Amino acid sequence: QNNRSAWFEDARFGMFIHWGLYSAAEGIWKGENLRYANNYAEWIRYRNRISKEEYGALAQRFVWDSIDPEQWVLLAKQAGMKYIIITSKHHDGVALWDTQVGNYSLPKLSGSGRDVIKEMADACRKHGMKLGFYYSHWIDWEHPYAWDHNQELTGHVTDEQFNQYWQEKALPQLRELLTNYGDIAMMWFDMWIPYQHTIFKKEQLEQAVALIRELQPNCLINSRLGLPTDAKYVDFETLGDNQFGSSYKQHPWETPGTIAHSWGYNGQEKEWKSTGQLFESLISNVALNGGFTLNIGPRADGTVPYESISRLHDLGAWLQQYGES
Ligand code: JFZ
Repeated sequence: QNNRSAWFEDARFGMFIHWGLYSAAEGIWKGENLRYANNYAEWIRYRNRISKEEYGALAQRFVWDSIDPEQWVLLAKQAGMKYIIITSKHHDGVALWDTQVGNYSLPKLSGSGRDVIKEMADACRKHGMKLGFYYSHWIDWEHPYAWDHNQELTGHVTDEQFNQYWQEKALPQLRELLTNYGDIAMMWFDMWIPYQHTIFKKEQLEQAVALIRELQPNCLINSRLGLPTDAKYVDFETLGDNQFGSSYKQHPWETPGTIAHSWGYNGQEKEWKSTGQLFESLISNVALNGGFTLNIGPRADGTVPYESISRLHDLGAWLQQYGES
């Protein structure tokens, strides 16, 4: 461990926010859902083989008058959470911020000119909340040379092509995120197998680490970057989704979990976890020296489903009474 991660080891409880164009699809496409095995609402573009253009048009469904990231920050605060991780770019490849790398961003596609990442950064600073960015570095269904899981959308991608995606999109976007939004508490990458089994070369992932260490020396990096869990590269371990610790670990770790089944908003969500289940996840992780990052999926109008709000309020009330601060 190093000093960098001391706050994280105390934090224990944070908020994950999955929000993007998929939120506007609400888990259903032209009356059809669950076409393929993966039924996460945020995978809808892949699942329903939606074209880049048609998917981009979902940006028109955002209701900007009611979108207010400060409300998400206040909700996290009330729940006793100490950090927020938001999907700056999920697998769909859409940047939530006003990126200069390409045109596939929420501000440009919606014509709103609103940079929600900037608004989040401001609101977090105002309320003393740590801010981290989820960035899908491996899967990106927008760039023709990125990884699309089964290579069904893009076809075969060579090492050279993948490197082109890495150099012209991923690294420049990471640079923007680490330059334009003040202090970033962590970068949360999402690849669930070690890099040796992927298209990545070790050097490419090391370039990301070097960039982060150069631009934001205090920024934490999670283990889903894909490099070995070595203090040189990785500041905390991310376990499998909704998996809980089974043994005490000395190094910092967390489990990402959803309140529901999908991470992104699904209008037909049926699997809400009970407040009791969520408590158990939090407490069992903390008891094993870990943390819990609990996800909400706001709608395209910025509102958070009542099921999530009520559970977060219950957790917050309990922590207020029995927690350590
Ligand atoms: C990934 C994403 O595909 C998903 O949309 C969401 O963002 C989630 C937080 O992360 O899904 C995963 C990643 C890792 C595992 C399972 C689903 N895993 O390690 O078991």
